[in-house]
Amino acid sequence: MRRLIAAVCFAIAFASPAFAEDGYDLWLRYKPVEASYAAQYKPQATAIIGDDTPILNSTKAELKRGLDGLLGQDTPVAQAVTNGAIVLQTGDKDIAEDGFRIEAKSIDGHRVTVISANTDQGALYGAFRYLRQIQTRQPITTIADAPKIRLRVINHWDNLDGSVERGYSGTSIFDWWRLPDLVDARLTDYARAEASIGVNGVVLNNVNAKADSLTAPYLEKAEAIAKVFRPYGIKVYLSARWSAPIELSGLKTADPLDPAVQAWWNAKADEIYRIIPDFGGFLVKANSEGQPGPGDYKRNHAQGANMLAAALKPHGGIVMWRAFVYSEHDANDRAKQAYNEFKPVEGQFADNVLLQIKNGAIDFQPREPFHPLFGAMPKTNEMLEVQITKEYLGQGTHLVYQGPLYEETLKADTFSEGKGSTVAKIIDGSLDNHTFTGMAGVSNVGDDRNWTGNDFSQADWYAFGRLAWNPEASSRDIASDWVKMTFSDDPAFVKPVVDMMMASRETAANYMTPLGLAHQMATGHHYGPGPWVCDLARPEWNPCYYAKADAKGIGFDRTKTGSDAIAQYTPAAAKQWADPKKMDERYLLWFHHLPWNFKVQSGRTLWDELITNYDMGAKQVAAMQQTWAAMKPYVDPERFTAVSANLGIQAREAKWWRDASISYFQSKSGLALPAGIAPPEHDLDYYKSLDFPYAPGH
Ligand code: GCW
Repeated sequence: MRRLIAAVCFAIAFASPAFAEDGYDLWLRYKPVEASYAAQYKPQATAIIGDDTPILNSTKAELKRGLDGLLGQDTPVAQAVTNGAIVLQTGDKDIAEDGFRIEAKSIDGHRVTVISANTDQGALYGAFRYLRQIQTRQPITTIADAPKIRLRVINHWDNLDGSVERGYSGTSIFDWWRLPDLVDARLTDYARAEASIGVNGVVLNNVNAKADSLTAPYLEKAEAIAKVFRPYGIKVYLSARWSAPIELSGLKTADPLDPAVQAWWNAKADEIYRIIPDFGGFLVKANSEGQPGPGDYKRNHAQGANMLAAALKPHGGIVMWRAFVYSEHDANDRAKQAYNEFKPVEGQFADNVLLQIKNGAIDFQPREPFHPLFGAMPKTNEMLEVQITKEYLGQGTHLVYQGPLYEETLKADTFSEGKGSTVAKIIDGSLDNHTFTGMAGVSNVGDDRNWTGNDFSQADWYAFGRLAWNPEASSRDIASDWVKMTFSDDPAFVKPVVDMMMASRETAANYMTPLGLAHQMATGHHYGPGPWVCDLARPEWNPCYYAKADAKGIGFDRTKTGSDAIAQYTPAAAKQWADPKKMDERYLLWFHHLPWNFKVQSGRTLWDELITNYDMGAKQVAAMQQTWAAMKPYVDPERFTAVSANLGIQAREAKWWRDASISYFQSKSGLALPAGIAPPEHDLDYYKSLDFPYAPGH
């Protein structure tokens, strides 16, 4: 009998809760706070009061959901003000667009907390901020905040067939086939998540766009999504295919100076706004990677962008024109193309156009110097594009927190108006007096239960939103908030996990592309190493083009003895990378081709340093596994196991990267490995023979 009782007790104690932690709730879990905290917050959260508008209704619902969960109470949504109520007040003209102010006030003799804002949307953001204070166990004091960037936009590279380009977390959350009839409830949770981090725009379809998105049936589908997003202050945008007038209506040309083409886009804009009255505008990838564009008619990017901008303008719409132009007909250093095409049209873009520029000049590599267009076009509205999905950073499995990567770009000094001309100050408009500002992130969301595949990839999404709201924010603080809200606020968990996250991007750069190497990934899917690939038709399709390793040395000379891409930066910015002996060596081989026996700052030869970095990267992942293993007591078993499994994959792949890269570069240098470095497990032919026809996201 005693045994039976013991067994029953055991079963009860270890039974899993009705709803396991599956990551679906993201950072909005609203799990009960400790009793001592609840006692502090409860007197300030006795009721929720606010007007009856679509956005304020979602605001009240979110506050209720949050407070009910966090404080273990049934919070009334009330009409009359009582002590301890939270009151939403809008129409305060002194508060900036989308901003808010949380403060203690007295209304009719009642002590209340007022969340004031000018717009309903500001109140919504204030409510999420109020909840964050509780989620992170901070006091509810006076807090005033407003976004520094106006358009905070997520780009989905989602295709109409449900696949997601560079997506590693399942298929698209947009079920285009069954829309508009079937609107997945999940889209509401998606909108809540985006609003909670301040995102106010979502581009629904891939920049490698199909014209079909612009047809009436697909516009109806987009409107069904817009209906869900609207109460969360989110506008929908579409990627527009340049040649749509030809493909949809049989026009002979898509020349932006042709009146028939202009009339087509004007009529299309009218149609779109009839269906989606608050449509945001277009995102355009033109004349890049085979996409059509104004260049097909010998027109420049400004002529192209301005035609679309003119069509949208009467409706208040905008154009985000991408600077990622990668033409297979340009023999120049690929890193120079965008600057060469855009700098000459500075000052020619319409005022409702933003130029959307990737963080670096090539393509979302583990590390790139900031894009030379930042600061080079002060008369143009420049916005930043980062990748949240991790095409080149371990895709769906590696734990690589990108907050520090985004922060590094934002804090980079372009010196365009002298010292302190950071990318953050360019994109928030403060440097060159722009009010029309933006930041875009390429989504990592799919229909996986936890949205992002890897639980830790949720942090990249979260960090994107927080940095688009405030580009001066610290990625460490953001990680810390995220960890507390997503897992646990126990300091014994928060500190080691945040430290691990903060180091993770450097770790990935070490095992994939140390010392400023870039684009060493396998062809097409970009999964795993492929430094040996050298036989593709265009030189810059090949990893060997970027590393330029031979018997004598390694690196891409972008100084004046080479492509001189460095001259696209201001002299003050360029200076920091000019001398390979003194520069930040994390950019060394991006700018310089150097002999293997070049002495680096550690005193080692370049060869030894390179190999040491690869080796260190792989070891660092093993250390991450140990850190995580010690976190078991603080994490639910589901997510603990999933993260452990992903770290296992990452450790194996980091070693693969290390071994394959060492093997390849050794085949070029012919040098012996430094003392204490274990030789690769297999020979080079083995690594070359690996083939992954089903790697995701391609
Ligand atoms: O990173 C590269 C990707 C392409 C992508 C392109 C772009 C959407 O490999 O998949 O296409 O950039 O940014 O347009």
